[in-house]
Amino acid sequence: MTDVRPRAVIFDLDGVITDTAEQHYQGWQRLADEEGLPFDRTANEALRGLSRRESLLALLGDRQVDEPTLEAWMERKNRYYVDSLAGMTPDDALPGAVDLVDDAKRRGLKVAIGSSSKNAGLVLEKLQLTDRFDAVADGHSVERAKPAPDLFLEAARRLDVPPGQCVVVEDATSGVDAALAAGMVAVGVGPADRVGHATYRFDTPADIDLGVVLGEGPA
Ligand code: B16
Ligand code: MG
Repeated sequence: MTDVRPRAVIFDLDGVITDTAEQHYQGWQRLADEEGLPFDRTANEALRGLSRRESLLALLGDRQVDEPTLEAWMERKNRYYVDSLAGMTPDDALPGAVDLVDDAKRRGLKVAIGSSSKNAGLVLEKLQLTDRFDAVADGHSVERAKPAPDLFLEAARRLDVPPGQCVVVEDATSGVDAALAAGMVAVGVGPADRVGHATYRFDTPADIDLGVVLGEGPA
């Protein structure tokens, strides 16, 4: 718990509100297979939360490609990803995720999305959750992606809440790093080897107890 009561919760999108982490993985795997690049689920874990460009650079490792090729490959992976969202419905929210957002609101907290994705608006529309949030900061909002603190600082600015009074819910190592760098309370979702450095850690969104994070009882 912080000294000052938090006034806002900033939710990561992919891996917290919905499991598009799997669709991102499928898109990268298809591109990697087509281009003969070594890649698998384990390598994909390191890409969680990274921007599209940083993800491709990490996937490439030592392999050098020119800028037009980079752009073309990012565009192709994005096409695969966006196509895979076609059948997405509100049922694709992760169990407990929407209840968690509503619990935060019941407790009088503002709520925002802080996602590295340039497709966050589209995903929120598909989930019919756009209107539930007071602000959205996404891959279009800042230059420096997670693990830089910029995205979460921008979400806090849009909410008009000081960073020190924001809680971030994140599934990625880079996202927890970004939240801590922003001076925020970090709630990690997932295994300890991925988000164990967060202020609090829960296995899934459904396990998150905001009462524990805020040092309060049920709303
Ligand atoms: P896009 P998050 C991140 O979203 C994903 O975790 C990451 O896998 C993806 O590369 C990144 O968005 C960029 O997404 O290609 O759609 O712009 O977890 O920050 O909500
Ligand atoms: Mg995520």
